[in-house]
Amino acid sequence: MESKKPRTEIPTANMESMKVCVIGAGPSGTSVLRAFQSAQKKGATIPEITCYERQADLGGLWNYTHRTGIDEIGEPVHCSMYRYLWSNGPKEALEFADYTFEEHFGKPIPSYPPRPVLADYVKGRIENSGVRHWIKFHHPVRWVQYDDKTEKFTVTVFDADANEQITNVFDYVICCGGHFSTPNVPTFPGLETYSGVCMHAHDFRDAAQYAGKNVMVVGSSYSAEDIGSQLWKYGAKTITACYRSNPMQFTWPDNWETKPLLTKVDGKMCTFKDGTSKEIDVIVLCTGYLHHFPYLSEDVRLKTDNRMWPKSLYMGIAFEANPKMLYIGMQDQFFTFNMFDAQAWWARDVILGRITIPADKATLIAASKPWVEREATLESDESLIRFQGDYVKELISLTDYPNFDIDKVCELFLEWEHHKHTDIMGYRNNCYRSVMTGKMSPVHHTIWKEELDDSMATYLKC
Ligand code: FAD
Ligand code: NA7
Repeated sequence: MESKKPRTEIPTANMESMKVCVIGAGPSGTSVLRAFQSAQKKGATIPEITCYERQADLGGLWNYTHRTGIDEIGEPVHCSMYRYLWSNGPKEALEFADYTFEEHFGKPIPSYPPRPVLADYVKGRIENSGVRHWIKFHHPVRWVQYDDKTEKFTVTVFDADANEQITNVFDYVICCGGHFSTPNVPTFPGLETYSGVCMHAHDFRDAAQYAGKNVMVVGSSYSAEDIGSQLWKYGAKTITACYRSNPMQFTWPDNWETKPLLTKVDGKMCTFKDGTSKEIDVIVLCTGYLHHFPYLSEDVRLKTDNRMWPKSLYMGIAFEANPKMLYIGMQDQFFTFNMFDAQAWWARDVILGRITIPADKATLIAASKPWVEREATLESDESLIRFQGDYVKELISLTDYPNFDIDKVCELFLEWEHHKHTDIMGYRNNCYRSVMTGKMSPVHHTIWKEELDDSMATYLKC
């Protein structure tokens, strides 16, 4: 075990009157709830925690809905996931160190679970922790304002079921609202009169609807790769992937074609930067997402693009201009669930007074400098993975989050990358060893391209 920081906790009396607002009950928000519950279980006095979640259930993006556009309470639909989505990385790389897959499912399970299985895992930890009652569902946060005089936040929330706007005051706000939900939607000349179907990845739901069609994905990152692969699996006639900067470096099936960026649309005819054209029935804009927090006042609102070291966050978490405003999960992500845990434990310890944030802004900014400089040098996937691994390692060394072999997780990611480059439509058939339990995962009963049923019942029949 690495050495942990000495503790000087905030006196119990002060802690009891302290209030913490958590925005969002996705994987990041639930990591925060678990972090506080874990401290409480070990005897610490914790503040009053209120988690506002605009959806009807916890799980964040992992909650699937058929809806697009506006949800049942008039809020923007949060879900960017689609039917048949399977984990795009090995579950062994995201496993919680304090709640293993084996503990949740009662047996080892294969390495690339479909969405419902991962949703169940995230939800299960919270149900078993007994802190679901800290979450107020159907409560979209409408406005967060910090008052310099009182040094507190006023949070305005809409209680959709009661049809009432409410306001509460908090000492800390932890934003866990996610950043893969507000689509970045470019346009292209002629798209207004396109006679096919055009949507952003955020609104893509069911690949089977496009069987027999000529489909195009715009973009060359995870969404383009995975939505294109889904479309291929569920019978699209052809897939065309067009890119802005670099093409995806995989060996694609025969009916998959790569083009430079779309320049013009005329009817269904799409023309690309190299002058070639192709008739396309369906365009999916896999062009990423915006960090979009319209409910946060300017002085506490994070403004960043999707990157490994988001701008203006001390330790990637505390807002430099006001460190009582904390953010979890704002990074571009290789590490996910266990990184959110590492961040949540750190944020919790700041609030419990176990970790002290330097008082002056210059020191906070200086602390990020080595990370910012290193980020600028990152080119290979390996360097990105190791960067994030080192970040998680540093966080974990500062709290009592259970230590785990992060270098091994980095090796796992490298193996995953290798498997993708060997066989992009077959990488999900591989198995990996859990860093937490030491056990090898079993082989799934059906290979990914032939498994059309993504239900939990079918997946767990191993
Ligand atoms: P989210 O999951 O987005 O949760 C944020 C929560 O905040 C939501 O519940 C939302 O309703 C709530 N919220 C937002 N605004 C408000 C508000 N104003 N008031 C109240 N509540 C609010 N990661 C992996 O590890 N493996 C994968 O295979 C994988 N696949 C992905 C596929 C897609 C298509 C996408 C988009 C992402 C994928 N990810 C994957 C990454 C994903 O970001 C994380 O797994 C994880 O969901 C992030 O958790 P989060 O809690 O930070 O954000
Ligand atoms: P990413 O990883 O942010 O990638 C966005 C992609 O969209 C990337 O290839 C961009 O090209 C491309 N892009 C962005 N704007 C444009 C415009 N205007 N024109 C053309 N192409 C553009 O988002 P993803 O949705 O793929 O992945 C997000 C998460 O979802 C991820 O964590 C996964 O787990 C699932 P660039 O390379 O910058 O030129």
